Amino acid sequence: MSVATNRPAPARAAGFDLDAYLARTTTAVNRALDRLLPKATARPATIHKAMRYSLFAGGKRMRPALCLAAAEACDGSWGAAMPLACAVECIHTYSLIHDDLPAMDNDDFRRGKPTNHKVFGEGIAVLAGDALLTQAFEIAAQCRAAVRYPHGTIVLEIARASGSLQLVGGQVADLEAEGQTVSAAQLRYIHERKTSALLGCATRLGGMSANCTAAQLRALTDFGYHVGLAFQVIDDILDVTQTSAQLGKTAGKDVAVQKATYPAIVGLERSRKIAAQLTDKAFAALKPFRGRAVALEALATFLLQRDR
Ligand code: GRG
Repeated sequence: MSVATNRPAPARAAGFDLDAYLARTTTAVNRALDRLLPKATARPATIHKAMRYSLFAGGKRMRPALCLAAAEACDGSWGAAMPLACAVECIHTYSLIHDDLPAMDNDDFRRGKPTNHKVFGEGIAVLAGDALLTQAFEIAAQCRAAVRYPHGTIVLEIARASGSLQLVGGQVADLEAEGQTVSAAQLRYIHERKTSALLGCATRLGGMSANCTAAQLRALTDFGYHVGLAFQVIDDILDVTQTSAQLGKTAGKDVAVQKATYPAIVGLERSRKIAAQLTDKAFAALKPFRGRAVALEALATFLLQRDR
């Protein structure tokens, strides 16, 4: 049973060995990232060490796993999806490095280690984030494009999810909401952009790498959107219920800086219900796959029940 909810896994996902699946996706993603990034010794070595420090600091690799699982659901291959899975992880890691900076959340601890700016200094941390964002586009631009989704479509997808209307916009709204009274609708606006946009992008890119149909892409969009929202609600819950050691980052930070969160607005119990309802909607979105999206189902269950 999970820390955040008391819900059992759905029947199909329950028979799926997610631990083994995540071990395989994580190993494959780490190998690909190592291959796709400049070596730590490439000049100037400091920036490449800093990029690799945060990228290989022990993240859960959930976005790449969602991308690979979405490709599988559309009968695609890990090989075709892998560059896009890596591109999304580079963007995610950049956002964490920048989010931890003193000018943003000012955190000392991330993925169980000192934050990038604590190790390399603020200037290099800003540049490591910039370089990872740029690296994502370099990787995506070299992927094997599918017939329905040329490189322009892939690059547009990543740019839109990361830009001022989504990821960056969500961060701006989040910063501006600190210490303010925020409605549930405003909070959803923030979560949609700050978190759901990139998870949705990961699932959509997985589908695109498999040359998915328009109907499959709609289903993956719907799934990613709801899983992404549930992910952030659970993240809000864990910030209150877990310790820093369990999370690998500073716990209790949201309350300390009066951040708008679901537990702050509707309380823990209601937040758990909302996360479960969002996950149910994510499961419902997978209906068109008629049982062939088992890995996505298992991942949605895991994300709802995770404890870090
Ligand atoms: C552009 C500066 C800038 C920031 C972008 C996304 C973002 C805005 C900031 C990151 C901070 C944050 C809390 C985002 C919400 C998404 C989230 C819950 C991230 C943590 O994801 P996990 O749990 O992390 O998957 P790991 O370390 O496991 O990869």
